[in-house]
Amino acid sequence: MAQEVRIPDIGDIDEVEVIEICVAVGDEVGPDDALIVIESDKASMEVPAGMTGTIASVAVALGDQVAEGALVVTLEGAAAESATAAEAPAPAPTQAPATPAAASVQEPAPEAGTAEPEESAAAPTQAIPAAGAATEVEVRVPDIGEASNVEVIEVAVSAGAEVTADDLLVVVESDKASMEIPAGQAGTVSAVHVSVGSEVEEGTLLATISASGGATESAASSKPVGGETVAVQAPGAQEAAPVESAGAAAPAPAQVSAPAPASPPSPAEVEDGDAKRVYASPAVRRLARELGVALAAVSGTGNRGRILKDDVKSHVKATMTSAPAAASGSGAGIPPIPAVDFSRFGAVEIEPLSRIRAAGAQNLHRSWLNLPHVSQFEEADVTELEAFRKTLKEEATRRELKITPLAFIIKACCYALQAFPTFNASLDPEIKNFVLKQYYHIGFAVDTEDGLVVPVIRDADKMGVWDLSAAIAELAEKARTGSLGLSDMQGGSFSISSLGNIGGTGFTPIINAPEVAILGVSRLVTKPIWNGSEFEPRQMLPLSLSYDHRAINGAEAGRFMAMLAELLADIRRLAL
Ligand code: CAO
Repeated sequence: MAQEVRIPDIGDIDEVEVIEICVAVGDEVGPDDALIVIESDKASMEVPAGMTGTIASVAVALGDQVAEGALVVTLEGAAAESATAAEAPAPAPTQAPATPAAASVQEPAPEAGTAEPEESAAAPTQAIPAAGAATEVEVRVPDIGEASNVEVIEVAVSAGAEVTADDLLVVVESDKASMEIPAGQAGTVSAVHVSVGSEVEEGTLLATISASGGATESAASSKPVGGETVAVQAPGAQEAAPVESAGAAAPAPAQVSAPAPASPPSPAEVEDGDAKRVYASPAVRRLARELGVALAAVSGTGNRGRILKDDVKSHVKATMTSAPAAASGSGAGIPPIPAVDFSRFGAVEIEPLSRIRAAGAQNLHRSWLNLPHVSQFEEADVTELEAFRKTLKEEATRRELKITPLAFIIKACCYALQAFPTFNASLDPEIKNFVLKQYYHIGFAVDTEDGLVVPVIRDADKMGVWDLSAAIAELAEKARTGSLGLSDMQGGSFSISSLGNIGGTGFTPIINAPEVAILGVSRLVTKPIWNGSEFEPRQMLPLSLSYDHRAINGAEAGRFMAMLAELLADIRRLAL
C-alpha cells in the first residue's frame, strides 16, 4: 500500500520553500534518504523518507512554498521504519523521524532560552544605553528545538572583526539541518568562544561582541553577566520593548535581539565581505566535507546562488581536470597565472604544443617544483683540448664522424662522477637514502623541431672519445628523425645540456629528475687570462652545474666543478 510522506513539524513557520528535490519517481529510498530540502530564512532542512520504499510520485516542485502537513511524495512498497513516518494519516502532517532537523527550522522564539533563562525571566533588564557607550554583548546559540548537540561547521568571524547585526557568526549543523547564526548586534568581536567542530546547544556562548551604542533593543531573554556584559540570543525575533534595569547604579546590561533578515540572502549577500558566506544544504555541506572541498570556493548555480551537490561535483571535476595546470601552476598552493585574452592587444594565432614539448613542459616543471635547484658556475681552460681536437679532425673525417667538445666533456664527467658518487645518484622518495648507481649512463639534451629530448648513452664510462662521438651522432640523428625508442631515453644517471654550438655565456639547466645534477655547457670563448707574468689568449669553456641541494651541498658542487675544469684543461688526466 502506498504511503504518504508529508512536511513535518516546522515550528512556528507558516511556509518554507522547497529548494532541492533529491529524488525522482522510481528511486529506491531508505529511511534516512533525503527527499527534499526545505528552507526558511535562517535554516535549511532535509525531509527524510522515514521508511524504505520506491518513490511513486513527487508532489512538490522546486520553489514551492509548503507548510507543515503538505504532501511531499508517495512511496510504494513502503516498509515503515519509524512509527511516526509510517502512520502518516492524511491529512494529519506526517511527523518526520524525530531529528534535530525539524526543530532547527523553527525560528527561535524571543523568549526561548539563553544560558539561564529562568534568571532572565526573573530579572528585568534594561535596553542598551546611550549610543557611544561600549557594551559587551554575549551571543549565544538560540532555540534549536530538540537538538541537544549540534556541531559548529563554520566560524565566519575572528576576534577583532567588525560585524553588523546581520553578519554571519557561525553555522551549526545537525544530522539533517544547518543553520546560520548571525551576530544580532553591530560592533567588534571581542572573543569567539567556539571553533569548527565544537558541539553546542541552546544557550552555548558563541562570541562576545563589543557593541558601541545603537544596538537593537529587545526584550529577548538576557541576563546580566556582570559589568557591561549583556546576553543576546541570535537569531531572535525582534522585540522592541526595553525593560527596566535591575541595578540602577550598575552599568546597565541590555537585551539585544538579532533582527531576522526579511528574506533569504541574495547571492550578493552570500558572498558579501572577505569571508564568503556559503549557502548550501546540510547534504551539500556533508558532500563537500567528504570530498575535501571548501564551499567558499564553489560557485552555486541554485536559486539565489545556493550551492548544489552538482556544483560541488563540477568543482571537483574542474579541479581534477586542471590538475596538470595545478601541478604546474597552482598545485601546492601556487597561485595560477590567470588566463589572458591576448587578442585584445592584437592578432594572435593558436598553435598546439607538440606532444614532446607538452610532455617536456610537465617534466621540467615537476622537477623545478620538487627539487631545490642551485647552480654552480666554472670556466675550464680548454685551449689544449681544442688544439688536440683539431688534430683529430682528419681522422674523424676518415671515420665519417664529427668530433666536438661534447665527447670529451662526457668522458670527463664520467671520471668526475666516479670520484663523486652522490652526483651519479638519486634520492629515495622518503629522502632517507642515496641510490648510488654503479653505472654511468649519460643523457644529453638534443634540440629537435618537436622539442627537447634527452637520449642516453649507456655505459659512457667504458667508451673512448671515438665511440662517444659515434653514439652522440647516432642518438642525435634518431632524436631529430623521431626514431628514438623508449630504451634510448631511459636509465640516465647524469645529464648534460650543451648549447655550445648555439652560444650564450652561461645558463642554469633544470635537473632531469630523479637525477640529482645536470651540467650546462655554453659557447667557448677566447679570453685574455693572466698566466702570472702576462695576459695570454686562452679558450675558456663556460660550465654550469645545477644540482639538487637536498643531495649535494655547495662545497661538493664546487669540488666537482673544479675537478671537471682540471680534467678538461689537461685531458691526459683522464688516463690516470
Ligand atoms: N663552444 C664552441 N663551439 C662548440 C661548442 C662549444 N661549447 N660545442 C660544440 N661546438 C661546435 C662544434 O665543435 C661544432 O663545430 P665544428 O664542426 O666546427 O667542430 C658545432 O659547434 C656544432 O656542433 P654540434 O651541435 O653539431 O655537435 P655537439 O656535439 O656540440 O652537440 C647536440 C650535439 C645534439 C648536443 C647539439 O646539436 C644540440 O642539439 N644541442 C642543443 C641542446 C639543447 O637544446 N640544450 C638545451 C636544453 S634546455 O636545458
